[in-house]
Amino acid sequence: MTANFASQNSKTENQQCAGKAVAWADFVARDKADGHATIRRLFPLERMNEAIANISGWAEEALAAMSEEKRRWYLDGGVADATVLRKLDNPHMNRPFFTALAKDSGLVGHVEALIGVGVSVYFSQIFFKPPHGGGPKPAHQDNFYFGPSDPEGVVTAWIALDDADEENGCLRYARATQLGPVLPHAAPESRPFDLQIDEAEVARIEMRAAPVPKGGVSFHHGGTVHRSGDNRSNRWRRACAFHYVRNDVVFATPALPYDRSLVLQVT
Ligand SMILES: O=C(O)CCC(=O)C(=O)O
Repeated sequence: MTANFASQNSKTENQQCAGKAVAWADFVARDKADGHATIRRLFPLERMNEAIANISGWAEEALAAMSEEKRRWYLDGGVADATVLRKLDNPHMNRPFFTALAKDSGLVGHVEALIGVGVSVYFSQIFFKPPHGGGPKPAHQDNFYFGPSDPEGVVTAWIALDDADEENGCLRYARATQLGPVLPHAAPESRPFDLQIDEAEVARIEMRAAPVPKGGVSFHHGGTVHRSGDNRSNRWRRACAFHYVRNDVVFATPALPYDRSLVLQVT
């Protein structure tokens, strides 16, 4: 669902007053939701500018220290004339600014309204998607990666650090796929961590663009099929994704080895 800020906010506030979580199934029943919800304005632009300054410094440090092997995974191969990062992992553990952002009460209020009260960040990512060629992210379901003990207990909060639209590669979602199974994923031999749904399967699923203005947040269920396109613009499309998990849930069958020391209990 792409709710407008006012209606989404008042629903969330109502649910918080009632002390009850909004189930994703209720989103679907009530609002013809499709496993995602966008809050168009959550953070002030100044805070997003601070976030960008922070990750720019981090990117410089990380690039200077990065081994050749890691460069193969973290550099954006789509940008021909510059050495730029595609992503960095776990800002919630590595950068105090992002630890604070993950604990922001406005953000966490929405997360708890979706998956229940008492949550932790298990994993987080900065996506840089640089101008002129920042590469796509293939279609996947987060719950394939995470293998949670309760599929309803995981939500990703994807924070737009820049305006994200179709031209610079915003997320695209497949409606209501969180109600179906977690599909098989496989990784290309050259990119063993890039688990993805077979393109022939994806071609059968309609994927709709979900533009988010800078400072807005797109939430998606762990079972929602999503992808992002390449950046065909001369603008950045930076984003921070926090993967929140309800505290009674664990990654029972993760597809990749998971390090539990990364868990940040938020509430
Ligand atoms: O930002 C992107 O391009 C991909 C984000 C994503 O897959 C996620 O947050 O789960």
